[in-house]
Amino acid sequence: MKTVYSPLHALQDAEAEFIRGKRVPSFEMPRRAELVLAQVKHVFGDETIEPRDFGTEPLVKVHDEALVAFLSTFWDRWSAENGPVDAFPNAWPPPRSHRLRTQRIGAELGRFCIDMSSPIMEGTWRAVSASANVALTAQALVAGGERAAFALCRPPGHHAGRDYFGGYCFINNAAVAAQAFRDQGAARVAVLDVDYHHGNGTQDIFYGRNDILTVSIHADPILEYPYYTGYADEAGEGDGHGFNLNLPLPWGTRFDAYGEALDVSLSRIASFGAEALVISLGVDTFDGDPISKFKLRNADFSTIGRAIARLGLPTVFIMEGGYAVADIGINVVNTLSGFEDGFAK
Ligand code: SP5
Ligand code: ZN
Repeated sequence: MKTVYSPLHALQDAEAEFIRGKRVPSFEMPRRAELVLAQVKHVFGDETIEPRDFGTEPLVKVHDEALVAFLSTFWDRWSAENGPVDAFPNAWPPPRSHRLRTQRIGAELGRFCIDMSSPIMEGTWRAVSASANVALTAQALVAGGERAAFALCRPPGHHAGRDYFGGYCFINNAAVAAQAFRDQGAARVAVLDVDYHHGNGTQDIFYGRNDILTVSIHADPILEYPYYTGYADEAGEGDGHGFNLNLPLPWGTRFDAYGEALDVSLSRIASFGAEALVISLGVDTFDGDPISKFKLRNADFSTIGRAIARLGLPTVFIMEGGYAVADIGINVVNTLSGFEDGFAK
């Protein structure tokens, strides 16, 4: 499988995030992408593809222009005022606030950023826009006739909503790729999110639409980030009712139960009549993941890839989470290889 990769991801290199009141080293680090790349090269060969630059037009089709403008201009304003220090919000607009715009850059930050795991630094926008370009370049390969492609995106994207960012995510790469398939003429596109965490951003972006089906298998948000969304009764609204499917699973889930949820997801995608598929590929469902509590094994990821291939759809894999760095490459490439095995049959 062809892989699209940009070294610019390393410009997002957060020193810290905040978990349960503690400042801890960020789990989302450049090494993640480097180890995935090493395993990709080991299994698929040395050649990777550099992204083309698609500009901001495809981004503002799924995000508010205000978010894109904020992310692309924030650092200059922030660093002029505060110096070169990673930016975390320290205030958020309370519900029912009347005025979201103020004169202070820190207040603007709280308006767009939902948590304290996603600092903005000098290189953030360059890394984030490269990540979106990686997704769009992989989508273009598939639109051009490849049966599948792997977008080795970093930073990840599935927690970024229409007008907000967080959860290590800034621009929703999977949503950008799905929208690109629509704009190029696919009538129906499905996004299947297998990251351990609910794909709240992707759900948010497509919640009112029936042309892009969103399905997410994830840890029950009653116990896990992103906490406020991801419940089974969130089915979409208006025209989109029936076109969002959430499959929350309990802590400790092993492949027996996970595989059943995967079968439900794939049946729904098949009955929807998707013409193209985007996979939000998080491998933080792995047994050894340091922030997660599912129990998938290395070989289970091959099974997931083979199962996805049964749909027989043009497929773009978009890298999302996965923090067990020693195994991240194996789990990602097992999924991709499993897909290729399945597709060959
Ligand atoms: C893309 C992605 O996977 N984002 C995940 C963001 C999760 N951020 C919140 C992490 C909360 C971790 N709580 C468990 C503590 C483990 N000691
Ligand atoms: Zn995750």
